[in-house]
Amino acid sequence: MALWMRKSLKTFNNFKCIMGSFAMINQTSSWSSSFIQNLRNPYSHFGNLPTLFYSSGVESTTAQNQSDSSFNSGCSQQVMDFPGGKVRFSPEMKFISESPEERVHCYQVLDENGKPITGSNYIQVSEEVALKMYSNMATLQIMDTIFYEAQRQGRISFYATTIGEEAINIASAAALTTDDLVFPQYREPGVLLWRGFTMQEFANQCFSNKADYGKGRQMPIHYGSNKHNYFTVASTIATQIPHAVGAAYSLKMDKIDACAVTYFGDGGTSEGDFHAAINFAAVREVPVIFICRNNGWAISTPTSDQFRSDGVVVRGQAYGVRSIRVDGNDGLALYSAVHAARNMAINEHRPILIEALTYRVGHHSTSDDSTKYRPVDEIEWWKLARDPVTRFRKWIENNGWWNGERETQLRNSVKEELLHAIQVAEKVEKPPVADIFTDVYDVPPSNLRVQEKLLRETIERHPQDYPSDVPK
Ligand SMILES: Cc1ncc(C[n+]2csc(CCOP(=O)(O)OP(=O)(O)O)c2C)c(N)n1
Ligand SMILES: [Mg+2]
Repeated sequence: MALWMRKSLKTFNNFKCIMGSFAMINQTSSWSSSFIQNLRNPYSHFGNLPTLFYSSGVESTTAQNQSDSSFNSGCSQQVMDFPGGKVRFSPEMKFISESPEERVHCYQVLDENGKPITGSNYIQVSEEVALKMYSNMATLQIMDTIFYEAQRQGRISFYATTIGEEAINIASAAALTTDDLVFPQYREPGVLLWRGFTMQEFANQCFSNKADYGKGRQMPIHYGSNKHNYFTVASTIATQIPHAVGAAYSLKMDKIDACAVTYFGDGGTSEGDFHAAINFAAVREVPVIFICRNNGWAISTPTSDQFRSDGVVVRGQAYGVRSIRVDGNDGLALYSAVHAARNMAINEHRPILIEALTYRVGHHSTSDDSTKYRPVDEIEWWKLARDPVTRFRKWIENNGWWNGERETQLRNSVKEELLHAIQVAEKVEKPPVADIFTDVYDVPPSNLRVQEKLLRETIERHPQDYPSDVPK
């Protein structure tokens, strides 16, 4: 308490110096002693100040649109050392505008014809990497078509596509190393594909068979792989974001030359977990990359109902995190931005936020029909005019690295491989019923034992309601 009083007095004395220049304060000892008596509400002394401020002339009480540089115009030279840093005083009462005149620009390298924009600044991608990137994007498209159909045929229970977001998946993965820890939402299977997860492994998970690493306990698309440093998908929105920050903190403490990377949607940024995590990352200066896929929709909720800020990128600055907005349908821009972000995150020990602007071309999932809440024309436009895979293909074709023949070969072989994987996955036995109750507790507690007994009795009584291929 005594320490706090001393600090307050020091702060107050500094403040007196500053205010002295306005010739507004009667510097008597009685004023300062009454100030101390009112420590619970120090601002009560400034009750008469508004009049004085008015006399010094307030131009406007409305917030004005202002750019960063004009933000602090009209500052006086007086600077005070507040807890948290020095702040300059201003005689003007000026509110910070709720929205800047111009939205934050979006970094782009490839135009719609797959041509690098003159003057664009990007990291060169070798032919080998570019071809792997393109092949993986095309593979994602094929996976989406075939798994989506499999769900429609009733062969798997659920699916969610990445249509329109293939570049975010693959280009970001290409710019990372496999030592980087990935904490995904659910629309980033391409990162796992890039790291070598096989068609068979994807199919085993979607068909919930015995070979699924999650032992069939998760819905389809909840992939995970220890081998590939890809944490299992948790579709409880945004819960992966604090996990990524915690992991990044441990990478920093262990002095490991890697970062954590977390993906989430625009909807995820409305969760408290996002805010707590990004703030923690900033304060603890941890090597984490936040990749927000701002695809315009959180199921049927448009971004205009999620936030009024200029998207997500501006929130980085609010939390003291270096940030960039990128065209999410431009593989080269994403590759360059993630590459640069990774270097900064690891070498400077700092979090980075990337907002990738894109559009969710597919329905939210197989449980959704997005034509009920958005115009079909809009979906079609994004699908045809802004497809990230076509744009990247044009770029590799312009470079002489790709042609129609290679395209047909690739698509046929991936299709064949995936159909074979599905046939195999369907035939693999399901995990046993007992697996539902294992792996959380060393010894299952009594409530779980009761639940297991009840389940077994119910299956016996109603065998027609349960799959016959689940081993007891
Ligand atoms: C904590 C929580 N709240 C609500 C849901 C239901 N839910 C599932 S997906 C989703 C929308 C997420 O949107 P976004 O983060 O933008 O990701 P996108 O699906 O667009 O890729 C919601 C609300 C959930 N899974 N978890
Ligand atoms: Mg979204």
